[in-house]
Amino acid sequence: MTQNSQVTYLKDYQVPSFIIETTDLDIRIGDEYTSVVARLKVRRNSASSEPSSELVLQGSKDIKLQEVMMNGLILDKSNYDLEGSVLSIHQCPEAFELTTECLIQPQLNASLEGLYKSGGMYCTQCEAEGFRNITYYLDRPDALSVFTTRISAPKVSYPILLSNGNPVEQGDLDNGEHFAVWHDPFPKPAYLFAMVAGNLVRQDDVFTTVSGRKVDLQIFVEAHNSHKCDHALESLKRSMLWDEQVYGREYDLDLFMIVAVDDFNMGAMENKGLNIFNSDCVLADPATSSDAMFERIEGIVAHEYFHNWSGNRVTCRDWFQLSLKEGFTVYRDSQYTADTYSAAVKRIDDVTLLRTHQFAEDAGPMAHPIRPASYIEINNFYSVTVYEKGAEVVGMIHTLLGDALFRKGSDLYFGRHDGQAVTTDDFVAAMSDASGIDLSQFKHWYSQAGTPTLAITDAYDATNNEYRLTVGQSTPATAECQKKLPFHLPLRMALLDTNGLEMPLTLRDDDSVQGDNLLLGNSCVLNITQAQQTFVFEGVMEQPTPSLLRGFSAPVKLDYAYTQEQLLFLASKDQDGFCRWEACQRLLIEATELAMSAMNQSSHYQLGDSLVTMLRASLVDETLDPAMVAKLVQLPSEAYLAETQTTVDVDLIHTGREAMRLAIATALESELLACYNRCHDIGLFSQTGKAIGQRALKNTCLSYLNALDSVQYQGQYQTIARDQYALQANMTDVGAALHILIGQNNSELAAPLLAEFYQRWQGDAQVVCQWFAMQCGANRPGLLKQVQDLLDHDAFDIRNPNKVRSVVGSFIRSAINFHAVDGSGYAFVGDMILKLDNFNPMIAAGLAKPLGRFKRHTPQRQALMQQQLRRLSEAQLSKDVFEVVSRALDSANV
Ligand code: 0A1
Ligand code: ZN
Repeated sequence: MTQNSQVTYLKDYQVPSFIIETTDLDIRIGDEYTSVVARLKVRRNSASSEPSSELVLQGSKDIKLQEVMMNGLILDKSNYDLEGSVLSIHQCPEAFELTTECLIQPQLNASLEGLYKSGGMYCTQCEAEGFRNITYYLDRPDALSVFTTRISAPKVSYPILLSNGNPVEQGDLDNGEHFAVWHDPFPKPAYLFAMVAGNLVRQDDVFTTVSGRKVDLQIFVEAHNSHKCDHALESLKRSMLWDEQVYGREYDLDLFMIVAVDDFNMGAMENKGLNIFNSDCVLADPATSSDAMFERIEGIVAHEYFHNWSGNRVTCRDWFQLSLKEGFTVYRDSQYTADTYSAAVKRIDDVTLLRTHQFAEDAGPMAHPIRPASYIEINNFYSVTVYEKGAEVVGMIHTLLGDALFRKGSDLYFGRHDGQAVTTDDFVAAMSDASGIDLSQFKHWYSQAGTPTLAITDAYDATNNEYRLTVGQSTPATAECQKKLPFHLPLRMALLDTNGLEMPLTLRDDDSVQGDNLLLGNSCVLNITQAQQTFVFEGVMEQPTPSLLRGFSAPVKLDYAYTQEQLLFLASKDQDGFCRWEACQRLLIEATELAMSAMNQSSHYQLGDSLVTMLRASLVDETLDPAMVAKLVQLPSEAYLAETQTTVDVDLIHTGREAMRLAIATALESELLACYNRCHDIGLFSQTGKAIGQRALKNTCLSYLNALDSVQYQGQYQTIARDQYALQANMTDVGAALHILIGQNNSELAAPLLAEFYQRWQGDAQVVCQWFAMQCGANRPGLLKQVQDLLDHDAFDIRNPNKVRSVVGSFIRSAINFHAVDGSGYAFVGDMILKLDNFNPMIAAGLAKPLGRFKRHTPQRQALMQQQLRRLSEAQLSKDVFEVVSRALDSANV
């Protein structure tokens, strides 16, 4: 496996030798070929450390170069070289105009990078390096240029022609063609270029900015989706207002467009003024989309909009800096959701995602710092680490600086670097300069991978009324760094008295305490900077219960030996919503571990009374936010449970968790039923926070109750689920009922329901994907055959990433099936990777990542996973899959 292994290193970064001041594109869409004429105004870059007269442009092997002109004269072949995908122009003067004419075939492009055809429309995806599939260019994020784009196409098939910026001109041509010219006044890198040509309908709105400018908001979709745009438009307006109010960021063009596209590798893309969205991440209505999808769409619309400043106005110098825009923008969209809905619930969701998926990445062969030091294929680093851990790192800066200085820092960052392509160091420098806080040690978060563990011990001295907290940190070795330097991190904490009230805190000024420890009334943020530190609190009048890592103030594993009593106390008394939930989770995990060992010894599992009392208290308390109650009583997922185990036995986790579900349902049947009935609102559909929370809670209760049906009951709760399904009130309730019913390992029950559901929704691609996902991700053994059969279903299309994700992605998430001990799940995924890699390497590589994480599985499974990886390594692979597979195989030898 030696192919495709060229590595790009951060340390090799050099400023570009040339600057492209303006880029004029003339794109003519034709049936067989699309012609792309690029007229570039180029000059040498005086800031280049390696001045050169050779202009090196990136392209792709699929481009047919027709002609190269300099200053209007056709260049002879001796003046340039075309080697593989690289076009080098020799002996360039100081300043010149370069024109290339190329032919491409977007209709054959199934990688969905560059210009491609999705259904009947042409669209683009240029991040990270897709622009080079359109024409030869300086395809790097620090090459900023002012773009003017002319598009022409047959008018009947492609009445809508869009690109970045503002429309300048449009008109009809001969032969039924028409054209449109767009100009974007903001210099941008090629990755933010976009164009669309299609037959789309438009939904309009307007937003008046804080300075009184009117911005037209337009969403373009296929006609049959026109009723699904309202939520995205409302979300967009809320986001625009929020960014003005919270970050002082105003929108800068007169037009903001969103286009929905069915075939898309990711969620959405922030192209300047012309965001392109995966249909599934923008279109919603209550009949076809669950509450969770509504929330996700709002978050993604906000995310892409926020990129206009964090990403577009200030962009990345190179792709190692990806977290500069992604970490910051995820942080901003999380803040937006927290401010708009429930902050505690949003924090719980974010932490769950981070601990389930990012911690797993950090512990596996693809572990990388949020600013990686090298890559083979940058697409592999659009990762939970760069995005979610990156957001946590920005959040820690916010916690260390406090609200006012953080805002001062972000103002300085945007002001200082507007129109530039910069680094994460520049971001940290702005935060540090604005606040006067030294963040030099903090920067280790950007260069060191791995999840630190905070080991905390404490001692109370009743004679001197002193409480000592000793905090140690350690981080496991990862491939890029064996010995980690200590991180600087904020530990938010409080001390609770016997009534659960926060005690006033006085920290003794001790030599071992470095930096400023922010005392915020009765809760404080400790600056953790050393491998081991002790903090002494004075005037502590009674033995306190520590409430540690409040709000999950740092992306670490907390190791503090809480007793069961302490956890029960925190679960009922802590005013920090996150810590309260965390205490419940710890208790549920401990109980599930007991259930797992009971199952392992084929003995009966008995749920402890105190846990029952705790869960009951949440279920019956009508004053609590129902969304929060749903979180409090939900069992940790199998994936998160796996994350907490030293050796992962997926079957035992599954049976142990199922035993817990049954035990909880048995002990709390009447409370669960009462709670279900209380929350089951059959009145008018509403999308208030309360109504959404009630649906979440009632469906959690229904899922528990249905665990009872498999044993002593005669389908009583199944009937409730069937009735809820039959009511067809909204997709949240319908989907939850169906999920519960098809999870019951009873094909006589599931088959007619699934057939009915498909019959009803076969015309809606989004719902069909949900239908695939429900079946392929069902949490019961023996799914593979059904999943393989679904690959032959008329509605399945291997070229559509959403369909692949709902079938193969869902199957991988069903751990007992993916990890079937006969290796059939691994072999199936291996087959799919090889098929997909022929045309869509990015999607193929995404599926290969879970195969690489074999380390903590049972020895038999490890061997089977490695066997698949070796099989893959013997094939001719894309560099995307090659990187994932080779890193995984290398990790087997460590
Ligand atoms: N910048 C986008 C994510 C994105 C990245 C790559 C893509 O295609 C290869 C598409 C989208 C975001 O963060 O939303
Ligand atoms: Zn993003």
